[in-house]
Amino acid sequence: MAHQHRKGTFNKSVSQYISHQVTGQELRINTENSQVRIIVYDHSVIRFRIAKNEEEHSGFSYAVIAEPSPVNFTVTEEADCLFVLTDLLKIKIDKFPVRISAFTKQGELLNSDDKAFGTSWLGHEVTTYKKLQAGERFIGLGEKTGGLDRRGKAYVNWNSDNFAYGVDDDPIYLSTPFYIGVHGHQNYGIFFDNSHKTTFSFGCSNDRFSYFQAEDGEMNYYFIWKPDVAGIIERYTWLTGRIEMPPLWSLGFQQCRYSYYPYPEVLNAARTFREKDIPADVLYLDIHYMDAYKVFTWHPERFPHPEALMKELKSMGFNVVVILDPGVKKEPGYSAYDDGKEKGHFVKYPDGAEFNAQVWPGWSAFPDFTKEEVRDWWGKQMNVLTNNGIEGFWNDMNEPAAWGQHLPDLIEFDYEGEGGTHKKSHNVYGMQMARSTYEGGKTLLQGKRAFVLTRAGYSGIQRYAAVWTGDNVSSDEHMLAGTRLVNSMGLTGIPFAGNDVGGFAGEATPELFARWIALGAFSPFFRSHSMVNSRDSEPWSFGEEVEDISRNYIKLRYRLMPYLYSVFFEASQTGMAVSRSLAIDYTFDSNIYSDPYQNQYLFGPSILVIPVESTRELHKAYFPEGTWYNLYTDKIQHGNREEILIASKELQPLYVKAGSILLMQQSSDHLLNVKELERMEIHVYPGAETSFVYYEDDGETYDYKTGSSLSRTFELKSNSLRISAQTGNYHSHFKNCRVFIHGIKPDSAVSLNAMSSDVESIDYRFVEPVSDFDPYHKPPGEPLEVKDLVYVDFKWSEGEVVVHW
Ligand code: MIG
Repeated sequence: MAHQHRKGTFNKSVSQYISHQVTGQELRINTENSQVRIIVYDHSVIRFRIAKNEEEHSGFSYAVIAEPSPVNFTVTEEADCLFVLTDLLKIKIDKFPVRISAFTKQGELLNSDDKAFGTSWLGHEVTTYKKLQAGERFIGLGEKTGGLDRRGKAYVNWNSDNFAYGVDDDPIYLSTPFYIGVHGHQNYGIFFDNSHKTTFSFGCSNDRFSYFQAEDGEMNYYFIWKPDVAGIIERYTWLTGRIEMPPLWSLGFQQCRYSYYPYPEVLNAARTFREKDIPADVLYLDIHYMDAYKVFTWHPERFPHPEALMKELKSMGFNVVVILDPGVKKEPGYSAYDDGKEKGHFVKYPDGAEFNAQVWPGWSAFPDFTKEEVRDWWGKQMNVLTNNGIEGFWNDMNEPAAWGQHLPDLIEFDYEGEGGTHKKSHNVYGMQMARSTYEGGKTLLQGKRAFVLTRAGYSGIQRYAAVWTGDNVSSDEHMLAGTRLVNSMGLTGIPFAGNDVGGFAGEATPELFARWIALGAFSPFFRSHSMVNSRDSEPWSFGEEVEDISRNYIKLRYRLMPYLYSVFFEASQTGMAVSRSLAIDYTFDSNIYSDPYQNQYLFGPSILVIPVESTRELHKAYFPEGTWYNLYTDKIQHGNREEILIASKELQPLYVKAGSILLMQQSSDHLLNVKELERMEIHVYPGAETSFVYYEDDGETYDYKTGSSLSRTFELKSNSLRISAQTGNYHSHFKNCRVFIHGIKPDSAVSLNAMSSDVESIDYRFVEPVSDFDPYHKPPGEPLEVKDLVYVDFKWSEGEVVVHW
C-alpha cells in the first residue's frame, strides 16, 4: 500500500466561505471555522482581522491612533470569490477556502496568501503565510540586526536587554512588527499589530513563503500600498503616529558616560567642551546620580545641590538628561515604593502578590505602565527632577529587564482594563513607560518640550521618545551595523534614533572614534557614551588629532541645523526618515542592497553619507543615479557608478545631490543661543529641480501648535532659486542671507528680484584642516575648499525673493 501523507492533521487554516456582510467600512466573512474581517482604513490601507469562531478580541491597540476614514469602496461577488475595490487597490478574496491577495487597481499583483495555508493556527499560535514573489526583498522591521535586505532571514520580536549584542543577534531591545516587501517594480507594507512575541520569516529556511506569526492573540495586520516607499512610511505613520518637534537642544551633540559623578565631574566636562571650542548641548547622569539606585532620588553626597548645579550648567548652555529605570526599590520607608504599593500600582502575580525581581537597586517592584493612573503617578514623581531644572529623561531597562532576563509569563498587567499576562504586555511595557515619562514631562514643564530617550519600544514609540540602540560595542562592524539599525528604524516610522558613538562596551581606538564621531554627526540622534570602568571617551580623550576631527564634524552638524531642523519638521508631518536608507529613494536599484553599499544613506533629502571603516583609507562606494557634488570640493561625481574613494581619516565622505538646497548658519557653542546667529547660508547645488521647506519655531515650546512658526519653500530650477514669502507668524532669528551658488563660474551674472546684484566669490570650507600631528600619517593633500564659490548677500525679509543666475 502506498504511504499516505497525514494531510493537515496539525495545522488548521481558515476554511470554506459561508456568508458575508458589509457594515460601514467593514466586510465580514464567516467561514466554517473563523471570522475574517476586512476593514477599509483608506484607499491604500486595509486592515485584516482573522480569528477562530470561538475567539473574542477587543481589537485594542497601543500602536494605532488612526480610525478608518469613510472612503468609498465597493464589494463585488463572484461564484468563487469576492473583491474589495478602493481607488487604489483591488483585494481578491477566494472563497474555497478563504484566501487573500492584493493587487493594484490596474491588476498588478502585490502580495498573496500561500494557497494552501493562508492564515493558519497551530494551537494558539497564529500565522499568515504569503507566497514569495520572484526576486522579492524585505526591508524595515525597525531595530533589527542583519542586512538591509532581510530575505532569507527570520526575526523574533521580543524586547530584550542584550548587553554587547553581536551584529547578527536577534532580538535586541525594540519591536516594530512592520516591514516593506519589494519585487518587480512594486512595493507594499505589512504591519502585524500583535504585541505578543512574534516571528517574521522572509523566506528563511524555505523557498515557498514569507510569514508572520504570533504566539497568541489575533491575526491583525494592515496591508499598505503606495507607489513608493516614502508613501508607505507616510501611511504607516498615519496609523501609528509621528514625532513631535523635539527641543532644538536635543539635536545638538550629547555627551554621556556611565557615569559622571560626583558633580564636579559634570562641571568639568561642561567646561572642557567650552574651553576646547567643541559645541555640545547635553550631558547625562547615569545611574550613579541616584541614592542607592532609587528612582526619583538624588545621591546626597554626589549631588548635594542639584538645582544649583543645573543652573550653572544651563548658564553654560547645557541641558542635563537623567536616567530613569522602571524598577522601584522594595524598601519600606522609601516614598516612591510606599506610595506605589499603597496605591496598588505595581505589577502583580495572579494571586495578588507583588511581583519582585532584581535590578540595580536590588529587589524591586515594577510600575504597571499599562494603566493610566499609574502613568499619571509616575509622571508626578518626576517633579523631583523637573524642580531641579531637568528637562530630559532617559528610559533604560524598560524591555523590561531584570537580572536573569526571564520574567515569569504569568504576571499580570492592566492593559488598559482588558488585562494581559507578561506574554501579551512585555513588548508594550517600554513604550508605555516612555509614554508616562513623556506625558509627565509635558505636564511638569508647563509648555516646554521635554526630551525623552528610550531603549525599548513598540510601534508608535516615535510619538513619545527618541530611541538609541543600546549596548553596542567599540568595533568597526558595530559602527556599520549601528548605521543600518538607525536606517532601518527610519523605514519603520522612527526617525529620531541613534547609536552610542564610539561604542558602549569595549574601547574605541582613536581611528575608530574619529570615524564614528564624524558619522554620528550625520545621525538623527547624536550621542557619545561609554561603559563604566572604560577609558575616557570624550572627543578630547583620543589625542589632538581626533579632537580636531571631532570639532570639525560637530561644528558642521551645528552649521547644518536649519536644514536638519527642517528635516525633522518633515518627519513630524509625514513620518519620513531623517537618515534615509537608499532603499527609500532608489528602491529598485539592486546595487544599494549589496553588501559593500547597504550602509550608505541620505541624511535628509540631499546629503549622501558613505560610512568607512577605521582600518581603511580606500573605500569602494556606490553613487546612485543622478549627479553628486563632493561636499568639500564641489568636484562632480556622476551617478550609477562604483568608485574607489580615498577616505583619509580626517574626512567623512559626504556628497550633495545635484538639485539640492542646504540651509546653514554659523556654528555656536550650543543651540540655546541660536537666536544670536544672524546669517542664514543658503547653498544651492543646481542640476535638477527641487524644493525644500524651511521650518523655524522657538525650538523649545509648543507655541508652534498654535501658529507660532514659520515656513518658506525654497524652489530650485536650473538657474534660479525662488524663496516663497513666509507662512506663519514666527519671527525668524535670521537677519540676513547669503546664497552660495555651487557649480557656476565666478564671473557669472546674478540678479536678485530681477535687479542685477553684486557678486562675490570666496574659497569656502565645510571643515578646517586638521593640524599635522602625526609623523607617519599625512592629512590629505587635496584642498578641502570649494574654490571661488559665488555668493550674493541680501537682507532677510518675509516676502518672496528670487535669485537668478
Ligand atoms: O545594566 O545605566 O544600555 O546605556 O549606561 C546596564 C547603566 C544598565 C544599560 C544601558 C547603558 C547604561 C547602563 N544600563
